Amino acid sequence: RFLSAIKSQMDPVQELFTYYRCAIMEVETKFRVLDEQFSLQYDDNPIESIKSRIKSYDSILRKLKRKGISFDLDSIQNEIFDIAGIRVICSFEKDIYMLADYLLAQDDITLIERKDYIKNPKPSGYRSLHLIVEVPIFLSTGKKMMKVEVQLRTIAMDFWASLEHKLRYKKNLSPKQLVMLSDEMKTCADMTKDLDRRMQYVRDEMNREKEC
Ligand code: 0O2
Repeated sequence: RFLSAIKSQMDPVQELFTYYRCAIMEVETKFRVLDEQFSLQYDDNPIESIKSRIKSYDSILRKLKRKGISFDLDSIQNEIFDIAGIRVICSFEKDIYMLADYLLAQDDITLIERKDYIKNPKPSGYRSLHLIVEVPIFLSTGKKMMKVEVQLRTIAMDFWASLEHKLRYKKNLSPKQLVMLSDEMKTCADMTKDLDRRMQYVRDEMNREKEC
C-alpha cells in the first residue's frame, strides 16, 4: 500500500517530466533547424553543440525548499522555470545573440524572462545568456504550454562554467583554498572574455575579407 501511495504521487510528476522532455525536443529542434539553415546558406555552423537535461527530482525539491514553496504540481510548473534546460554552445559571442533573436522571432515562442549575464556577468565571473521561453507541445488531448530555460554560451564560457560548477560542490576545500580558487576563477573569467573578444575580431576580419 505504501508503494502504491508513492506511485500514485509519482505518476503525475512522471507525466509532467514527460511533457518537459517533449518541450526540450521542440526547442532543440528549432536550434538544429537554424544551424542546418546557416550551414546551407553561409557554409557556417553557429552551433558547436547542444546539451539538454531535465532537472533532477532532488534538485527540484531543494529549490522549492530554498524558495519556501510547498510541493505540488502547480508550484513546480509556476515557480520553477528551469526543469527543462537546454544549453546551446556556440563558438562566437555574436552567434549567441543572433540565435536568440531568431528563436524569439518564432511565433510559437513566448519570452518569459531574459537574463543577460554576458553584458552583466555575475560576481563569480559567470557569463551566459539565459532565456526562459514558453513553447507549445501538441498532445492527443490538445495543446499544452511548457516553460524551458535556454542557456546560450560560447565554448570558452562553457569551459569556465563547468569547472566553476565543480568548484562549488567541492566539499574538501578549506575556506582559504576556496577563496584562493574563486579568485583564480575570476581571473580565468576575464581571460575567457578577452579570448571571446579576440576570436570574434578574427572571424569578423575574415568575413570582411570574404566580402571584399
Ligand atoms: P544546474 O545544475 O546548472 O541546473 P532562478 O532559477 O531564477 O530561481 P537563479 O539561481 O537566480 O534562480 O537563476 P540563474 O542564476 O539565472 O540561473 C541558474 C543557473 O545558471 C544555474 O543552474 C547554473 O546552471 C547557471 N549559473 C548561474 N550562476 C552561475 C555561476 O556563478 N556559476 C556557474 N557555474 N553556473 C551558474 P543551477 O540551479 O545551479 O543548477
